[in-house]
Amino acid sequence: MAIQARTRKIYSDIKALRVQGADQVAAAALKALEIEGLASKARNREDFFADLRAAALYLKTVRPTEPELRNALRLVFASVHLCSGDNIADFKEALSKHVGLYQKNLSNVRSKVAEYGARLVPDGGTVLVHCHSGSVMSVLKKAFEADKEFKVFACETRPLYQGRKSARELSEYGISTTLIVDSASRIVMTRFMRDSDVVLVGADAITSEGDLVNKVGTSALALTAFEHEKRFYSCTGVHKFDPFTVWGADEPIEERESCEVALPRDLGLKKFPRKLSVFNPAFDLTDAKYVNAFVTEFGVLPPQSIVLAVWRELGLGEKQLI
Ligand code: RUB
Repeated sequence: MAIQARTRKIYSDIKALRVQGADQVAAAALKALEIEGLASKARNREDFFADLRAAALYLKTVRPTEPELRNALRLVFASVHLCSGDNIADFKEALSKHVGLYQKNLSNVRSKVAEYGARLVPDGGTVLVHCHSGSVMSVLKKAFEADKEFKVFACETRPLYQGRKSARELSEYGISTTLIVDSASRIVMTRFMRDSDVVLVGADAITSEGDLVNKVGTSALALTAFEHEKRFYSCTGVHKFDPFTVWGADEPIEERESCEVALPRDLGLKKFPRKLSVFNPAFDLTDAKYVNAFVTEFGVLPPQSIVLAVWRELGLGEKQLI
């Protein structure tokens, strides 16, 4: 089945980070899965699920380091597949229903994470954030609504400056925010942060060992926080957990185009010399020992207990994965 123009647009918006943040990426991809399913011309069960599967496999490639994207596609596909019979209209109705349910659940998870995370925001203190995580934004907004007074330092987050989006969103909300270059985070911790202050980041992936994968620069921030004895939290629903890591798979780290870092003209050149290359990883891995806890919908959990929380919730087995 040919991919619909609206789906291609969603795909390119995600690829270009016009849609960013793991939750938004998953939600947009599910919308695209729905578009594809509803547009299917299949006349029997087998062809309908072949179309839906092809769409899911296409969409999961858009950002390699997003288990939530893969989990969401897998969950909705599996839920629709449970429908018995051969009535295509029923499958389409179930598809829209399960996409809607996923979105609703996402928003419930967000508000739980916001509620628990807001309690960790130090009244009268300082919070350091990195990149743009919708989960972290909702934690800080919730703390602000609870009349906590605090200041935020936002790392600009090179190369694509998602930290500017955070700085703008928070300051427009009324939260006192200072934008810094990424390399200023250490001096900020030394000079402006007290023992009770915290670093809050989001999550793109959580591995079975409790390691955190998030925007590149997160691991350096975690080490600096460790050095300065600041608590370091990742705010996230457990749907960022990558089940494949249980069976030994590495979480892939997306590498993006060199032009995001620099164009030849930024270096006063027409083209890069043969001996000059650019490395542009979108994410990095923070060892569990530097993460105080994950702030999840089930509460503030130490990294080692995430896998148990997920297993209890989803009851996953290897055979169920696509
Ligand atoms: C965004 C990023 C965010 C997580 C979590 O990276 O690293 O911290 O995705 O976001 P990018 P959320 O800009 O490359 O997508 O809490 O919104 O799911």
